[in-house]
Amino acid sequence: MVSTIDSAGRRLGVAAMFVVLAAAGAYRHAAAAPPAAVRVEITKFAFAPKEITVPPGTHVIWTNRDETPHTVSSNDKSFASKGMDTDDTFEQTFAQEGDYPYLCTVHPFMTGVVHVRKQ
Ligand SMILES: [Cu+2]
Repeated sequence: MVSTIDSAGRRLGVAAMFVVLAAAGAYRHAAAAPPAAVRVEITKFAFAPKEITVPPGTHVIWTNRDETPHTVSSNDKSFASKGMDTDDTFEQTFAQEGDYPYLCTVHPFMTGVVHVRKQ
């Protein structure tokens, strides 16, 4: 009798340990996943931050906080926003590793770069 209870108790203990380990694994996996979105502000005729480094799969959202229209246009033309009015957003997902320099075509002195790197 006593040995049966002990055995059941141990089995329960082992099962509980697996649940804890599975939960810890799920948490680690979630922590390693790329962030859902990274935001860049366009303010005072500049991209802020001007330079970002993100893991592949990251979704980047630019928001124009100026009263002046701006664009987000990649140097190699792989992505380009329309003219963005105040509070307009432009979104781009970066699947592949690489460096993605961009500028505002209205004000070419406004430049930025997205570095996509596995972490
Ligand atoms: Cu501009």
